Amino acid sequence: MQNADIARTLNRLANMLDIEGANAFRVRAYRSAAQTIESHPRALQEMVALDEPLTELAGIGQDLAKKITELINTGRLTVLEEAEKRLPPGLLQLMRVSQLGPRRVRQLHEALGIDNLEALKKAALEGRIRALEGFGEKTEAGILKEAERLDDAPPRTRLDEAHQAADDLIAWLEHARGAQRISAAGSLRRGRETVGDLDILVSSEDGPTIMTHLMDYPEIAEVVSHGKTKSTLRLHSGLQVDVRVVADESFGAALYYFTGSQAHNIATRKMATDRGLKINEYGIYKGRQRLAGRTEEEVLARIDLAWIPPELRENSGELEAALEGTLPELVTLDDIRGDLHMHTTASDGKAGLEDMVHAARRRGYRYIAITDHSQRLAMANGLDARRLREQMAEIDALNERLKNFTVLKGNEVDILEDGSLDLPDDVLKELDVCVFSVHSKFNLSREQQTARILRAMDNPHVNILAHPTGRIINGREGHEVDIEAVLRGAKERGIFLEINAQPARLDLADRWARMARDIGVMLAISTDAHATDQLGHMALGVTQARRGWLERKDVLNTRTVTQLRKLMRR
Ligand code: DGT
Ligand code: CA
Ligand code: CA
Ligand code: ZN
Repeated sequence: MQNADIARTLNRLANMLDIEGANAFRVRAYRSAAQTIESHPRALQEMVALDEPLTELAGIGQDLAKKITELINTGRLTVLEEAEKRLPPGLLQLMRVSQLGPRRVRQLHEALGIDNLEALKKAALEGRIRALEGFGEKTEAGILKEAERLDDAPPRTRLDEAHQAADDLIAWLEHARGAQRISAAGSLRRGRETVGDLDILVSSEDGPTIMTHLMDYPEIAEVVSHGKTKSTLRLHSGLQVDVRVVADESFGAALYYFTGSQAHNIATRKMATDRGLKINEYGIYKGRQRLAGRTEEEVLARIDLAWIPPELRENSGELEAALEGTLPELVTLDDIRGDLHMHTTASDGKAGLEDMVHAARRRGYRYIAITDHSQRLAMANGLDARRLREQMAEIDALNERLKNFTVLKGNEVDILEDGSLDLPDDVLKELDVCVFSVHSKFNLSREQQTARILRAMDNPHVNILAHPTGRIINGREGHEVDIEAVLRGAKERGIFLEINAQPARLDLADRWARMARDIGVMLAISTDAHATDQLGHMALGVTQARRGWLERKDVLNTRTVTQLRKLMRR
């Protein structure tokens, strides 16, 4: 049982209790514990095995520790099972509809007996929802649209969770006798923001031994199929995994084939055919003669292609670029010199200023920007001008003591409904970096939302638009906004956009990142860390940037602090 599994179960419990109308403190305690656990660097399962107290984690008391231990030891959580007896489980699906929070779900259930997506869709189609207090026709139409979308889309797993699952399984397979090379393939290797299933490739002369070892993997919930060279499993998290074994001389060809994407493969297969060759998961062939297969490079060289980074393999221009020798030199984690968006205990972060600095230094960074929330976000303990100035003074004093490291004074200032900003200009102008973002009024029309953001960009002090679309992966779709217009507006004004590296955000998404590059707007890759270990999300943000074809020069935080200061002065 992984930390993500525990967090998911606790969130499920919190949602159930919330729908039931349980005590708000209790619900919040479960949610906040889930968050802590998800970002905890050590596996709780291991802590329990070693008898280390879970109460050491922030916000986890005796009672919660007992429940988590039960979950880890038995795979079950009695309180959750009891809640599931009291309430239909379909109610949880309803929470995925972005218009619906716990109160509305309860209302729909009590008033109309709606307890699953299907029933929700039906009621919306029949126009029965609009009559409920607080709903109306527009909300009903929105609910219908989302219910249909959720119904069609099979569940996909977030990239960070998929990575964790793949890393653990690969570590297990490394202990199999006769395993030679092991790699993840498929959408995970391409770095897609969500994956349908995991594809794991092993090279070995002895498939059956690898597969027998695989069957003892403790995370398996169900063996879907078990063969000598291919097996399919379902893990406790629900994630499905294809594991394939090939001979080592075919490993490169198989890795290439199973990395995909399918559209990319179809295009290269045609290129091979045009050259009188055949390409498949065993190698590249001329007639029956095998020309290559050990590495991806040697396979691709036979069709005159340079090696293509997996993030680009979507048949969206990478083959032409590889032929012409114009593939981008994609940004890497090593290019990153700092992080420009993070929170401290001054607002809703879990670590203090100095802790964030130490953690950033340990990552080899040269600078960070501290960007706590502004006053409007009272729930997040947002800073007003007075508190922000106090923080700035604290940062000045800290900078005096630091060598080879700079803390930039920043804020994540809220964009108000009319496009004005949540703090007065005279304090914004004292900041080194002004991050600005939408945290309210997600439901404006596309025109209104775009105009609102452009208006905010007219303020002469703002620098980086954070999480520009507001989407939450597997959560809400994000506000409607004309990203192209925002990018062009940013270009004119010398403003930058962000790739927010929170695993549930990854916002801008890959296609918008690529549009930014095409328009010539530099992006900041920022973790929006609310705890020290969340600085590690940078790797996910870099992957997303790579999928957007970004090079080092396209990324703001590959610059030195001196260059940055210049770019922040508009
Ligand atoms: P996913 O799992 O939906 O996130 O996406 P993928 O890309 O991992 O897709 P998956 O798991 O169905 O297959 C892995 C790769 O194997 C895929 O990217 C390309 C290759 N592949 C699978 N089936 C076919 C096929 O019928 N034709 C070709 N050309 N390639 C295939
Ligand atoms: Ca897959
Ligand atoms: Ca697959
Ligand atoms: Zn933030």
